[in-house]
Amino acid sequence: MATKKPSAPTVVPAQKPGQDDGDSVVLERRPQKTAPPKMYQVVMLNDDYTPMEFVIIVIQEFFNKDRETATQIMLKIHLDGRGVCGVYSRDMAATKVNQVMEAAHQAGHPLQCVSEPIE
Ligand code: TYC
Repeated sequence: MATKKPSAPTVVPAQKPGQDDGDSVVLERRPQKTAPPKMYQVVMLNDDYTPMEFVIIVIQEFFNKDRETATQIMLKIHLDGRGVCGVYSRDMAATKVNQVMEAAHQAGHPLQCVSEPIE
């Protein structure tokens, strides 16, 4: 009975022969580390019509500020045209913007609020 000679194991060359068969060092690119989640600031914009008291209450209610802090933020917006009410994850910032816009709309005020990524 003829015995079949065991065939040599198939070897897949790591590189084309002759291309890099010296002492060269191969550096592998490691996958990037996961970036920290981007944070978003909720910015309120000034207008000529929304009452100051309404803005103070909105900042207290939706951004968990005490009256003193809410008043300072409102005055900064009034004087500078815009001001940061808080910093959140993207989803939470979007929720805050929606809450403020909905409350302003319900009350008939043109108050505007946006979220923007920081850094
Ligand atoms: N400028 C408004 C006024 O004089 C007050 C105001 C403050 C409006 C902040 C909007 O985001 C705002 N009544």
